Amino acid sequence: SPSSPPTPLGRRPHDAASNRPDSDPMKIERATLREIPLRLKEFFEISSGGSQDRRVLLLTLEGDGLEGWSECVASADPSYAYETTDTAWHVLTDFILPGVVGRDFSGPEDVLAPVSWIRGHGMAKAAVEMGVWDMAARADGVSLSAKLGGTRADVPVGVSVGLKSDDEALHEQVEGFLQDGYARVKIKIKPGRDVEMLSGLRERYPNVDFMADANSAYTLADVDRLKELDALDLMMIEQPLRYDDFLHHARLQERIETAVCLDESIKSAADTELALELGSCRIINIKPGRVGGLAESRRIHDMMQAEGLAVWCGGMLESGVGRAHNVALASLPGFTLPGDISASSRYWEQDIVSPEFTVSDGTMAVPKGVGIGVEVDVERVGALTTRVATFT
Ligand code: OSB
Ligand code: MG
Repeated sequence: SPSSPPTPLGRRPHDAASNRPDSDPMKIERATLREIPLRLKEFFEISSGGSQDRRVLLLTLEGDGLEGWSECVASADPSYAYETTDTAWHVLTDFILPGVVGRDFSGPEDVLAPVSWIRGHGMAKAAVEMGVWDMAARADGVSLSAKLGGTRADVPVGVSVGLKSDDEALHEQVEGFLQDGYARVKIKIKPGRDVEMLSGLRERYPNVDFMADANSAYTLADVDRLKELDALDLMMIEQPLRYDDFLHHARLQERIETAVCLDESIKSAADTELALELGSCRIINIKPGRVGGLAESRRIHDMMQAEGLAVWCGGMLESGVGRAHNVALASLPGFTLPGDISASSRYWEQDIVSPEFTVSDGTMAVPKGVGIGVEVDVERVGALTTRVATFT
């Protein structure tokens, strides 16, 4: 059973929250990459694109009698990031997995060392790194949350609402999510669906924690428009400007009161350093897939915490496997703002893990079981699989 593997003899127990790599060597003896189609309950539209039919990549790692599960968060098309399901499949199967399977490494922090020559492709790399975190947590007999240094038993969660063509449809959906108890509501915006739309929501819900996400729909020339958001008491505006911009976000942050949060722009701890130096944002949305894994996520968390700045965990419409990793990450102490980590039922008719993730009173419980702490429905995953690649 994936949730209760035997602890191999000869492994010494050590501090579960340690930042140091494990001292006992690990090895991936077998890696299985699968693609499964999963249909969202409804089309999810953002300013840069949208999707309903997700092409989910699941990775299963096996070694030392242990298993590790992870999900690659690349989307089907390159509208959010340059990586896609197909580039991730290509880079994982042609370069990353052949480079790491069968080699000794000391833990999640150095499993990717043999493929450090590969430039970019952080989502593909993160899939391997995150699977190894699950393996390493299981090796220690602890939850992934504990292994990462998590301190919270449940995490505050919000919900991300896609673009809607009219306010009526938007209000109806927001009302439903508020009934579900989400701790904050993120509203996707774009030119033409911004200030008036958000004013309408603010009028109807004076006390709800709202934020906006533009997915790069604006330029610095829109500063006057964006400044109008200051009157709406938003928690933040996420990625208003270009996906790869730092300088103009800094200029914008100087001119508006609403906190700028970066998503697309931040792909590493080095990007975080640049953003902090320039003042490009006051908040970062950390998605482990986007930044190349959980170790890099934790480094960004630590850097922001040292500056007294908040982070939160974003989402990429993950299945329960990716969600489990996100919840574990969000249990770290600096993740003080509600994440885009919504209930399984917000996305899917049926998730591929049990128990499914649920929300109550604006929080989600962090799984306490060993590793990712949820059981993957391997039979259903097998039945859904459209392609598979195995490395030994
Ligand atoms: O910008 O945060 C984003 C989904 C896909 C791509 C980009 C984004 C999103 C979301 C949804 O906002 C977050 C989620 O519920 O997983
Ligand atoms: Mg975003």
